[in-house]
Amino acid sequence: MTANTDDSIAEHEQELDALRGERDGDEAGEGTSLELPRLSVDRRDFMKAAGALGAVSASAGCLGVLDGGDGGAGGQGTGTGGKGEHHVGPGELDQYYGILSGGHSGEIRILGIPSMRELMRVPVFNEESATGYGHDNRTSEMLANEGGDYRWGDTHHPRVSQTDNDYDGRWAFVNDKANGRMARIDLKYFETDAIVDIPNQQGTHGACCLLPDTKYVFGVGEFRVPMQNDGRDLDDPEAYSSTIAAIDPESMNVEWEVAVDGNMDNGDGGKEGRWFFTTGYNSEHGTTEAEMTKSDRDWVKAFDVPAIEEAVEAGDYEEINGVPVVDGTRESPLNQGDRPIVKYVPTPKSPHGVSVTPDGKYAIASGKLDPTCAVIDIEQLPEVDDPADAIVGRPRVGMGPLHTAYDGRGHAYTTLFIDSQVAKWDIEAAVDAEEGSEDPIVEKIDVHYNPGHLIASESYTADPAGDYLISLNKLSKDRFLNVGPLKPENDQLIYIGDDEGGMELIKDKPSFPEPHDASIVAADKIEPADVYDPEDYDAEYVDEDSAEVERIDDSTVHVKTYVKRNEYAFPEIRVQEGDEVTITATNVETTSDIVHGMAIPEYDIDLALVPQDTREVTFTADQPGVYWAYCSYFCSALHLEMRSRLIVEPSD
Ligand code: CUK
Ligand code: CUA
Repeated sequence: MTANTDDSIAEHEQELDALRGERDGDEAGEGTSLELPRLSVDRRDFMKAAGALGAVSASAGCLGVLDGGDGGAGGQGTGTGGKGEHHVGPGELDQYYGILSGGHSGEIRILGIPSMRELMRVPVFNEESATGYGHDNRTSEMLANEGGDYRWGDTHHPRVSQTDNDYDGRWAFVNDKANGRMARIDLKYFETDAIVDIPNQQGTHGACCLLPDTKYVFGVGEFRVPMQNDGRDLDDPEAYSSTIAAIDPESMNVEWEVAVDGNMDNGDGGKEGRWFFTTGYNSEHGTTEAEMTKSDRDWVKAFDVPAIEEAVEAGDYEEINGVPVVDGTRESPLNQGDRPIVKYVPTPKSPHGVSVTPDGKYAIASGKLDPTCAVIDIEQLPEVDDPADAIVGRPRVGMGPLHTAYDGRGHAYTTLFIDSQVAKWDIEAAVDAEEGSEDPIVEKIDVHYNPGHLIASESYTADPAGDYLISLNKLSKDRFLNVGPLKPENDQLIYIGDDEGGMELIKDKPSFPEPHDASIVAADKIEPADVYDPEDYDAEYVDEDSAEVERIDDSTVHVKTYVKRNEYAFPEIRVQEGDEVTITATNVETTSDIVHGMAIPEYDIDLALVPQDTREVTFTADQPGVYWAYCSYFCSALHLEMRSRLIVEPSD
């Protein structure tokens, strides 16, 4: 970071400390008056009024020290509501699914919006014991084989598949920044059903679909490495590369990659199937921070997808680790003619987020170390000789711009990491204004604190809903009860549906580390199943008729059991010490929400079975003794009695 950036962070910290001091002094009973942008009141009067009304909408955009964010509906963001019309009462359903990444927890979280209630967690790159993910044969083999056998991942960018530029509810995709992977989540079951370990990528960061119809899912490789990373070129960073990978969403096969200059960061696809954009840093090809930030220019790279496909067709690639890799560096012959496969659009220092406007006209890259956003005119891209000429707007949005979302009414919303604000600005006004002008800024709202991504409802489609926006704030500091040195992060819900009234902060939601990005999808565009469909998997369905304990040979036993309230097929299962035992278990319940588990202490067995699901687990019975299999989901009044006894007889 530049000295300049460090200074503004220090200044920001001082301001926060001063605010905290003011608040703490007040709590000690000094009755300090707080100056709020829209009202100035004595804190005790304010609290009284707030308590009586139960809603504090006038404090939107305020310093935030008074507002628990829940409008009196339940304390620190853990209740069911929002404010007033945004309140979702007990038993009421939300308008939207929020699909949030869980960062290095490796999972995806499903929120209801606007309540911000966390509805479910979907394990992706992590093993998870409540759902048995990574504990049964099917999922543990997926993690070990296609998944590359890592124990964790770092999910950043969940993107939902689209047809005709609108959510089709089939899949969500998410990257693994840690181990260079992409995963697919089947939205029928909200379950991870495929993972690909992307060759030639260390750190798959950006993730995005090529629209309008999700032809590819792109994984944007961040770290530059030798393309044959086997000990050669260790000390020759010029020979390193980063790539984007085009993944077929059905097969999850990597179809091709393009190697480029510089590190890449985030990515987003145009709406018409031609362009894919990535931000990046380190045009210098350095390996230290100082080297990486020397130049004051980096690039937005615009990938011309049909031109790349032509090159692949024509055999213009090198196959590296099983993948056709097309040379997209600046020196590549494929970038010299009339139709370069990658256009390098120079932008100020290290742009971070990039997103295409709903109308498909512009790609907007956020400056990160520069206080502006670059508005790139997509139609002009093929026309201009100098790609820099495609930049048609450079509004000065504030310090530390990271990501930009849209409301479909011509506004962009950009997070300002250093200023701890969200800036709302007018896109066409930015195109008309002078470079570096603040005139296009419509409004700013304080968030708490240091936002990374923000996401508006259906912002990644051609037709955003324009009502809600979530600011995913990295720091919560004083916003929640202290739980020790590791503070929750703070996901704040902001209402953006009223251009005249302005942005309104509705709710704080504490989050476990650490959400990066989200997709917000109208509830009726996803149709999850209520129970499993046995047609959807290969495992044998076991019912009353087919349940058996079958000895296959001297050392192999296959236990096939149904599972239902309140029994397993066998009260007792006998095997010999040293046997390899496979248990196939089917939950034969057809009633929604009746889940059973099958846990066997000491053998590390943990199956979770939703209705009509079958899971298998294989283990070696190497410890003689008595082991109670028990049900881990509280399924009925006789749940505790739901047992089976595994008896392992000593071998001699
Ligand atoms: S990145 Cu985390 S704040 Cu991975 Cu999209 Cu910008
Ligand atoms: Cu079955 Cu508890």
